Amino acid sequence: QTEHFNWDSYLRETESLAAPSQCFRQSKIPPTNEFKIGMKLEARDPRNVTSVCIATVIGITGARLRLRLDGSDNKNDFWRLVDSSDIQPIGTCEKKGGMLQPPLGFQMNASSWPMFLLRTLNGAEMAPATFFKKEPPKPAPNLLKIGMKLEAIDKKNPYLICPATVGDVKGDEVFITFDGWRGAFDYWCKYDSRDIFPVGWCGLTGDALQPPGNNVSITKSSAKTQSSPSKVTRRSMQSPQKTVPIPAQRGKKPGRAKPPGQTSV
Ligand code: MLY
Repeated sequence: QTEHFNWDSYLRETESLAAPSQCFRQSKIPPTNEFKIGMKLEARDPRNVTSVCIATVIGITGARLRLRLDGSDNKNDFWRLVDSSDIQPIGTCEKKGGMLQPPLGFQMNASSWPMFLLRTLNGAEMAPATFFKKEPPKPAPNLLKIGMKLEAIDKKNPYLICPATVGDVKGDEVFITFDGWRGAFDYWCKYDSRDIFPVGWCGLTGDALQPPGNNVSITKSSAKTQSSPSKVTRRSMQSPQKTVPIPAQRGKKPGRAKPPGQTSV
């Protein structure tokens, strides 16, 4: 929750800089989220990206929608921004000459898809076209630099947006590290990924920004981005190769050493 975490003081404490908003493929003013729970739309199947499927909005969080594909189970929900190119109004696929597909893992016999489609759309509340916002353009070059702070989706827990640091940059790819967490959640992505946001994004959208974790790890020698190899460093400043992965845990936080000045939540 934002009450527990303040970017201004955090940037001061960590003597770090926020990545400027021009670095991101996000609109400077986040798009308004007008969707309502229960509305239906067309969405690209995240597990089978050539398929366009019917999805239902089952949650609203900031500028994002929690979506579930009709005919799928409740274990494969995904989140999309209201200005994502992965979503569109019902009817768009057909207008373009395409066919709506059953989701990967369609729970019924494939032959029952046409009837399922008719039934799921019958009497459904369809999200109006005006609710879908235009995807912002890609920023021209990759302007992200090692050490810059940002907000990033935890891909292993995609409902979470967390304080993060650019750990490395290679061409158009950036390595996202999660502040106060060991390497297990880190990932490489393109600089124009829709999963990364400028500092302050959650504050603007009303999405809940996670507090940083409170793990520290000992930086091992030969860490290439580390100048003083023996000192205890916040995980976020470490080189990716030198982190000790921890298994993802559910329901409880892993045991951890607390750095001075860090409050646990
Ligand atoms: N309960 C999970 C959540 C981890 C989230 C880590 N993110 C925020 C980087 C766990 O403790 O593993």
